[in-house]
Amino acid sequence: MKTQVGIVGAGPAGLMLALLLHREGIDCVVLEARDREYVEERVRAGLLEQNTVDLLRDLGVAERLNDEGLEHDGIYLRYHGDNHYVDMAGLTGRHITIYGQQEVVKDVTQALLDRGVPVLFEVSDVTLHDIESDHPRITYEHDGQSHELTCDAIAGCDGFHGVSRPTIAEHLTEYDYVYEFGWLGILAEAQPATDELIYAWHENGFALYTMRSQKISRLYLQVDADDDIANWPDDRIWNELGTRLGNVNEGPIFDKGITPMRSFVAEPMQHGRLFLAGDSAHIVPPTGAKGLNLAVNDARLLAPALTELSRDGNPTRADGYTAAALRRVWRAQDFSNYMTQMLHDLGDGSFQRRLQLARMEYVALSDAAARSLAENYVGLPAEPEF
Ligand code: FAS
Ligand code: PHB
Repeated sequence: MKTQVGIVGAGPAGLMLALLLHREGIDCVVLEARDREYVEERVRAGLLEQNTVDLLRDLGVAERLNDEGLEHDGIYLRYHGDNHYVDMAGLTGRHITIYGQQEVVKDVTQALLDRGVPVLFEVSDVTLHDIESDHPRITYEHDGQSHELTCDAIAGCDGFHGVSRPTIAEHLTEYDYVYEFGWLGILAEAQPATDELIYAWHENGFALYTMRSQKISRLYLQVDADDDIANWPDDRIWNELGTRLGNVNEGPIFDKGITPMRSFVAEPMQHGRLFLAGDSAHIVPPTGAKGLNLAVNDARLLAPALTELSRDGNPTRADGYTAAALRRVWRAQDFSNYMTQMLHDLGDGSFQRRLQLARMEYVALSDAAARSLAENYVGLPAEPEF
């Protein structure tokens, strides 16, 4: 087969890129290893920046988001048993929206199929070829048959464990930092006991109170990176959440797991006609809620670059893709690390713990500090080169 852009991976990066390219009249094919149900049920992020919401609305796929998304004005920073409000809408005029990543994946996948864009699930043995030529190829197995897709460009949107980044590993510089702790996350049928998110600093470690709806709570606990979920029966989880967050509404837990945390960037985000987007090129700790939003931002920058490259043969914007994407990637890396360093027990003693409290107290009393946190959290405005 022949297409203009071959996209590997049907996560937020690959799906948003396909939708943006379709709007430009660029042919593309999305190749996904897992089945549709798995991809649409996979529990991950849940917080959308203003830019991401604006783009979904602009692409005409925000009907459910507008109905079911929870628009928030701010967050609470909690320490010593008190919640301190950061009024992000007041400080920046911009909002965040709580809407599950899997809901975004469902909405965009359906829109692509409705618009006739091929999204192939359950492909295997994806292998990339001739990426230094003007017509790279993707070979893969699907429905028991071998296939070859010739493209003008390939977008590697296959996450951290995909095939794309390893294909160009020798041309990349990798920055990697692994934290010694992870997040135990739960989903519970319980009405959230808070109207907006609570980020809690506690002697026992970090905790986060978030949600998916007025009936579904999402809560996270800092645990050791090598801890086993078997060590955390439901009552122990609720006890510890109550200790760190204060008032918590309990209910049946229907999903729980431990996610490791790292900060990772691969540079450049392209080699030849292979372009990386999303987790295939960068990972942030979830404390800043940037993972999903960075994946969407990469797609927003990559779509016009690949359009001009494939339609007009003009490589200028494609050659500038890495520089443009990395500006926001490193902004998000810095902010996500700042939130992680300020809120988690880093195990480096009482002096550092006392410094963390001083930082949180500064955000609580200084508009300048609060505005800096707020503008990073809601996401700095989208620009053509940023
Ligand atoms: P994705 O990983 O979402 O998608 C890549 C796709 O490529 C997958 O569907 C995969 O099946 C497919 N693929 C992989 N290899 C392939 C191959 N060889 N061939 C074909 N397809 C292939 N962020 C937050 O902000 N908050 C959170 O709470 C949060 N929780 C997370 C929990 C977990 C367990 C993980 C892993 C991430 C979490 N994140 C969170 C970050 C998350 O939101 C990611 O940033 C986001 O999914 C990135 O989107 P993509 O780059 O599209 O990658
Ligand atoms: C979530 O709702 O899953 C969520 C929200 C904010 C974060 C991380 C995760 O910082």
